[in-house]
Amino acid sequence: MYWGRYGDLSSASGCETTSWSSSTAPPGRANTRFTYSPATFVFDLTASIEGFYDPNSNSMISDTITVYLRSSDSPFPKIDSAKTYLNSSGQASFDFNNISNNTGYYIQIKHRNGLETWSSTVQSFTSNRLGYDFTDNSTKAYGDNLKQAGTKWVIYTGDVSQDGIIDLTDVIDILNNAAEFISSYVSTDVNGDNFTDLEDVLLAYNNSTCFVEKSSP
Ligand SMILES: [Ca+2]
Ligand SMILES: [Ca+2]
Repeated sequence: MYWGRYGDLSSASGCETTSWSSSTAPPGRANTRFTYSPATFVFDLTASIEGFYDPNSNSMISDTITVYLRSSDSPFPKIDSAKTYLNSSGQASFDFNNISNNTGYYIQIKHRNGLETWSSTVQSFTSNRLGYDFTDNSTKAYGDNLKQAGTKWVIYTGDVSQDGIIDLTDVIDILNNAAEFISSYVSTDVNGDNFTDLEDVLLAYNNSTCFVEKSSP
């Protein structure tokens, strides 16, 4: 959907004052000049990442997260994506430009070592705005695929390889970096303290023993 304004090319002053909102130029206006700018849609996300979240302080280490909006129809192609920081309260606002109001989209979340997580149902923007909270109930995620942490629900961590399953491959990747005392922003840092060590190994190991894997439509 585009918002714009059109006018006659013969007019030195430019545009008429008529505004329009359409995916195409208004009928009969093929020979006119128009400008447009994509409308911005704002998505307000609430989510927490297991290893990064501390239930005692009810806060998390801020980190980047990517949201994909996906079609409601199989095979659920990606329609738009945005990446930003999730703050210490687990909140972030994402801007999208290539979507429409009143259209259902699955919300898919990706994080450097978080398990890929989808909304349980499709969600629609109204008046260019949508909010969704993954922390207040396990049913918010497709397949109830969230882990309880205190009174909240968090996204599983430890999928270092980002293949949708937390298993020994991930644990070994973390072990290898831990053996080399890697201290930087890497996917094997499962608790966000910039060190890869045994704490990270344990987080992934515990999930691997429970055969944690992604759940999606
Ligand atoms: Ca994996
Ligand atoms: Ca760490």
